[in-house]
Amino acid sequence: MRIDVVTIFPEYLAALDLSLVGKARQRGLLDLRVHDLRDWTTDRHRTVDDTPFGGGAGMVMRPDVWGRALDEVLGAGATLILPTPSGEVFTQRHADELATAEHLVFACGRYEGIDARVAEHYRATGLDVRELSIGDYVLNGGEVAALVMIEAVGRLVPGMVGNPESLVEESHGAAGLLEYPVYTKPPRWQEIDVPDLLLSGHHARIDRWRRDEALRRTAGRRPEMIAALDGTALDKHDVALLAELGWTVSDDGRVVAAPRDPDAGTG
Ligand code: J9N
Repeated sequence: MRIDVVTIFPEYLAALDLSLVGKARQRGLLDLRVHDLRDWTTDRHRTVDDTPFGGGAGMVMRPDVWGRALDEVLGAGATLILPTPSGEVFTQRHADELATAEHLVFACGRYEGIDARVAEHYRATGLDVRELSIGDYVLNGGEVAALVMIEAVGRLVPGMVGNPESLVEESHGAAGLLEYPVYTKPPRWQEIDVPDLLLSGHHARIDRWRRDEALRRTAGRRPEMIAALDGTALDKHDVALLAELGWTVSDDGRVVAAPRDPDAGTG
């Protein structure tokens, strides 16, 4: 896979020399290049931005500078990714899809943004242009968002993960649920014991316990993920546990929050 990153802060991407991404580069699985946007400026001050038409705070990045940079870096069939807090939210689905791409180009802008004609123009050329957000919070620039997406995509590129079993387990783990809690040695630490069952060797009971814990965690932390479950894919033990947690499966297989009992815990 080829990845190009265009930024006014190339040093910010130094982290990509480390870890899995760094190893994949050393092994020739990933051709990653970082470019300084200012190399495509034409004025003495190497200007990349200007004041917004229509007024308002901050500066907007100039389309002409970005256009010269991207015309040189983009090839036919590349996917252009514009990190922006106004984008679609980047999820594992995007990572899985982008991991099959031949060439990704990240255009890292500052918070106030890149002139909107850049995305419009490259879409009109027929390129796949993605405006993506890594979450609902504001960064100063797209560099950290690009790092996040490159790591999420990079670890899916065949040959890049040290232990390929971990990827397999991930993809067919308890689909649509958070992970269960994990433990290792020592069995007692800070007066906290590892749950006895995990030391018992009863594999079927361990699997059931882990699924219960995943369901409990998900219900507590990410109730919208419980509501998105396919109720027809749940076994009777799942349904019973979810009932304890305040969820019911409707006749058409949707999982819905049960009305709270106002007298619960009284009497
Ligand atoms: N999710 C997200 C992306 C961003 C930025 S700021 C400038 C580019 C991208 N902030 N938050």
